[in-house]
Amino acid sequence: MKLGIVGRPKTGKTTLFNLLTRSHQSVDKFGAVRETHVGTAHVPDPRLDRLSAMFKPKKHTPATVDFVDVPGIAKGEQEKIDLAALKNVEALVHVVRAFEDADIPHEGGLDPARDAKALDEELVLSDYVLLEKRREKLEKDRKKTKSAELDAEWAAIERCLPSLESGTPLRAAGLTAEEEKRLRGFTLLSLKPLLIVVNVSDADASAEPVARFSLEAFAAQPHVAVARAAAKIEMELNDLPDEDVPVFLADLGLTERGVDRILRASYRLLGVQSFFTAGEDECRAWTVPVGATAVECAGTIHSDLARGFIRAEVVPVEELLDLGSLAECRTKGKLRLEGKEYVVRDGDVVHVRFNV
Ligand SMILES: Nc1nc2c(ncn2[C@@H]2O[C@H](COP(=O)(O)OP(=O)(O)O)[C@@H](O)[C@H]2O)c(=O)[nH]1
Ligand SMILES: [Mg+2]
Repeated sequence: MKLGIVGRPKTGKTTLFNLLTRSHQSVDKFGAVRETHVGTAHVPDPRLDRLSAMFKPKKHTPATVDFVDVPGIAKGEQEKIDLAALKNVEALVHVVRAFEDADIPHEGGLDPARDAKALDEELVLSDYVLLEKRREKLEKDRKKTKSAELDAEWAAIERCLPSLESGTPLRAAGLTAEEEKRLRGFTLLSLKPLLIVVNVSDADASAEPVARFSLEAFAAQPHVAVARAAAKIEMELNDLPDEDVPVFLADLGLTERGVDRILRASYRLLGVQSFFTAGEDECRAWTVPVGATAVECAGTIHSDLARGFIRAEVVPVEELLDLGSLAECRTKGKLRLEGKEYVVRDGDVVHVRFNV
């Protein structure tokens, strides 16, 4: 899973990137750094930690989410967006400034709702320009060649353009799966699910962001979620010894780290969940779409496991942790045998029996 961090310059994008990926990229007051950063966040999951404490495996492998931090998008500079870096991201994280700092001016004063809307308009414009160019090219090609492929692409683009012209992001345009498939090759930013992260002052670290910053109109949109971070101070937690973390968090009125909050919101936005594999060799968390079947989950582990799938042995992680071992689960009849079509639940521990 890969997410792209976008937003105006000096809103704290790189700070958030550092917070999430435990990186140390330089941040600056003048927005002079125009680099693209790529990094990986480990998805915190206490259930996996407890599995590893039980199995003492050789390898402990949390789920990961990749983040790309692209240079800020200044007002009216949508054509400078690093589309190549955002090509394969599954969602955008839009960092919106809400923190006070007299040394870092912010045009027009702090107004997260206004800023969220303005950037969204630029994503829409970026898509419009891209698809309009493609439409012109297709128009010529279709005169030369008759092809069902080209016709289908044309139809999908014709569906998008009026929506974009009226300022509606493609994520809210109600495209069919077939239309989305036709558009998959293009980096359409307004089609990607959007997580708005309001970067707040320390005093607002625990504030509920939608009401506090009047983001109701966004929170109500399809494929949009809102979360908050006090990115700068929360980033400092990365360099603190574990035992000092709870006190630091409590001072901010928080009970969990920013990375937990942002990743949970991302999982919900993208409709994904975790299942586990556990044993003496490795305890590992895997990310799959909600609704994935046992054989699909087997396929994310290895294609051989899907190909030769016989059965999955499944137990919810909490039951395994309560009973203390797989053998005990088996004795108590808690280890279920499931077939290919079993819909895996969040937190299932899955062992695939296969034969290739
Ligand atoms: N007070 C405060 N300052 C922040 C916060 N996040 C970022 N900054 C500062 O804002 C400036 C720009 O941050 P940076 O992460 O480089 O922003 P970017 O241009 O969006 O990548 C730096 O001086 C940061 O230290 C925050 O949550 N609170
Ligand atoms: Mg930056």
